[in-house]
This record gives sequence, structure tokens and C-alpha cells, in this order.
Amino acid sequence: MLLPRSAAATVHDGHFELVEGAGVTGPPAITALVRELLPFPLAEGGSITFQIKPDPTLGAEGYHLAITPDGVTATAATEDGLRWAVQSLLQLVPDEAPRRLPCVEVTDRPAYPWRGSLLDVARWCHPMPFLYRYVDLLARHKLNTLHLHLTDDQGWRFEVREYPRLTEVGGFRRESPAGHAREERADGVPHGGFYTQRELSDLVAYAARRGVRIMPEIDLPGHTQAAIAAYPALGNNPSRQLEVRTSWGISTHILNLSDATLSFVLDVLDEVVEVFPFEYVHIGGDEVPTAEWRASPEALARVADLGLAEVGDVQGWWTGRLAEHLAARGRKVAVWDELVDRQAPPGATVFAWQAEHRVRAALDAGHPVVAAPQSHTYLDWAETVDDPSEPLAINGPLPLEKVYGYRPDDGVIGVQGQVWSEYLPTTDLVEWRAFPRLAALAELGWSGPGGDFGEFRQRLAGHLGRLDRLGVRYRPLS
Ligand code: TNX
Repeated sequence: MLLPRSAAATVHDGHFELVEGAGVTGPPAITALVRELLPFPLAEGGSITFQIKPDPTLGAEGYHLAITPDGVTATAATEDGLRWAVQSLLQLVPDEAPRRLPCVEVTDRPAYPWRGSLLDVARWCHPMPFLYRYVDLLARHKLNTLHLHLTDDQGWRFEVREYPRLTEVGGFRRESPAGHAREERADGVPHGGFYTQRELSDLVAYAARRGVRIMPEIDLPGHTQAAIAAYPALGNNPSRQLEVRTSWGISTHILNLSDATLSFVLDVLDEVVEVFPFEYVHIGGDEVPTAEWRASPEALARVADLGLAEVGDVQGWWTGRLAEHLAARGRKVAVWDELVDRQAPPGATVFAWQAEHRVRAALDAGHPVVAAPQSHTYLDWAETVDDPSEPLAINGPLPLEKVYGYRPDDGVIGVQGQVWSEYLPTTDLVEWRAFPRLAALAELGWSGPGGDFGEFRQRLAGHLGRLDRLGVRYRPLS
């Protein structure tokens, strides 16, 4: 049946036969979505009805879906709720005629408001059509957020009109690490690409029609070697021409703490918020080695001026400037959990990734928290480490059952599955790593922790048939 599992479902006798040309009514955005997703045409009016109806028990995303021999009725308090009803309905429609839908009554609402997946398009610039497909797959799993990791040491993918070199130079690297060798030999093959603002706006609109919000990440002030290669004045040694990084790992080159660099970054963020209407902007903050600041008189002067005890704390101050700027534009910031130890701006939403216990630490520091610990949610990790046919991965193992069994600390706003892409140069590999573990993560996010893994696995077997029909290159169950 449904995946993710619904909060409540009762199956009754009988069925409703959905025939080609059946009628659909409801808010235009919803009927348009149904038409887009069903593989055959529908008429106006008739047996499938979507309706907005205030119902405090359903929350912002819940819905009620009733299938009787006479038709289908879905109600929700919001269009988002109706969108998830559409996805549930879709899962119940057989692939081929006669399309007999079981009579059921479903009442459903998510356990967490934040159910996301990070996709890293900085290490490899995955083609725009794949981003559409990924969004569609998120929606089919009732995941409501795509966290798009747009910039890193190895590539800058977000077009900035004021600073074209960010993509013209920062979007391209001379060569890449040879993907199949741990010793990080280079492959000699250039790689690059970027997305225009127009392309990203169109993606945002497509995602919105499916109830998926896109949170951009501009990773700052570390993971910025590509930006510094484009504009050396951003770095701590402006006379040095760096190249876009050609190996994985963390660059020691980070942004300097000058007023000019700060204002450059604020200009970039102004363009980011024009393209991405979602109220959150992720401004990174992970893995910032401070050696360059420690060696920079300018940075040390800044630390002294602010009266900070630790050089690292200046990252919190700097991030706070970005947060203020974004707040003035109606946006909230999201950051990685390193900031919890470096004076994170109050109110910043923390993505706890380093370890499971960092979720607790971030909550205790008073932040809204999305649970994204690498131990349970890093889908770029290998599922097993003892199978020689397993493609190279950055780490592992992270089996399906461990994702499914993750129990986030009470109080988090949600969960997120990360698909970093160092070792995922092709979209086939992205799908192979992401699925079916993202389905497990989606059920955790929607249905809540504590599900029965054996029962989930049985439902998943049926769900894989759906993924087959969509041509998803998932990793077969082992
Ligand atoms: C850590 S998670 C990183 C990423 C890597 C990832 C690989 C995080 C905030 N930083 O830069 O891609 O590990 O698993």
C-alpha cells in the first residue's frame, strides 16, 4: 500500500474503477497536477474531487482520502495537503487498465514538518533535467524540501549576474579526481557547468507545483576555493591565483574577513533570494579550517576588535552579519552544526550532521534542528563495505535498516537524507545510492520513527515496482 505509511487507513470491500476520461474537480493547481501525473487524460467535473476544508486535525500538510465505488474524495486544510493526497492516490492507481482502486479511507499527516534531501551538484554538475526528476521523486515520497548544495571547493554552480566569473571560472575545473581510485589520481578530464538564474527559477516553480520547496545552499566561508579561484581578492592571499580544486577533501583556502568580501557575499545572497523564494537560505559553515585567519594580520585585527577569545568564534560573528542581512529580506538562515561551537547566530536552524549526539547539542543550544547525522542519513555512504562489487564510496556502511531505524532526538523539526556527490559522477549512481534508502528516510520523516522494518520491507518490495515504472536505477534489495 502507501509508502510512506499513512497515519490511518481502513480498507473496505469493493473498488472504484478509474477509467480514461473520468472527471476531476478541485482547485486548479491540484487538478492540473493530477492531469500532469496520471498517464491518461481526464475530463472536467465528475468522480474525483479535491476540496479545501478547514480541519485543524490535519495540520498544514495532512489530508483525508476516501475511495468508494462511486469515486474519490480528498479533503485537506491546505493545497499542500491536497498535493500529498494526489501522491497517495497515484500510488493506488494500477498501472494498467482495468484500473481498480481499492475502497479505502485514509487519514494522514506527517510526523515532521521538515522532510528533505540534500543533493550535491557542486562536486558534479548534474544536468538540469535530472534535477527535475529528483524533485519529482522527492514529491512521490512526500518529501517536501530539496536542499541544493550549489557551491563548493570543486565548483560554483549558481549564476551571479554581478559577478560572472563565479560561474565562468568557478564553474569549471581542469580535471577531476579519478572516480574509482582511492589514491585520488586525477583523470585529466575537465568538468564543469552551472545553472542560470532562469533555469533555477523554472525548477523552483516546477517543484512548488509538487509541494517541494528548494533551499539553496551557498557554502561559506569555507568550501569556497572555486569562488576564490574566480575572484582572488576574496581569499587570504589575494596575490595567489588558486585553481578550482581538482581533488576531494577540504580546502584550507577560505574567504577573508574584509569588509569588501563581506559586501561581495551579501550581493551574492541578494541574487540568491531573488531566485529562491523559500524562507530559508543555507549559508553553510561546515569544515572551516582557520589556519589562514590565524596567519592573517587583517583577520587577527578583526578578532581583536571584536574582543573574541577564539579565532574560530569570528565565524559566528561573520555568519551573524549574513543572517542579519537575510533577516532584513525576510529570510531565515540555516547552517551546519559546526556553528553551534562557534557562536552561531541565535535562531539559526542547525543541520546536525557530524554525529548523532550533535542533534542533542544543537537542540540544547536553543536552535531549531534538522537531524542529518552522517551515521544514519548520508546516502552517499556505501550500504555495505564487504561486497567487492560495491562502487567506491566516501564511507560506510549505512544499510537500509539503519536509515529506517534512526530515532531522532525529540524536538527536531525534521530529518534529511544527504546525497553528497564526490563519488557519484553520474545520475545513475546518484539514483543507485539514493534509492531505496531515501524511501526509508521519507517514511521516517512522514510516518515518524519506530516503524516495523520487516513490514516496511514488504511494502517496499511493491514500491520498487513503482520506481521501476519510473525507470529509477535504485540499488536492488540485498
Ligand atoms: C562532509 S557534511 C561534508 C561534505 C562532504 C561529505 C561527504 C558537510 C557539511 N560536509 O563536504 O561531501 O562529508 O560525505
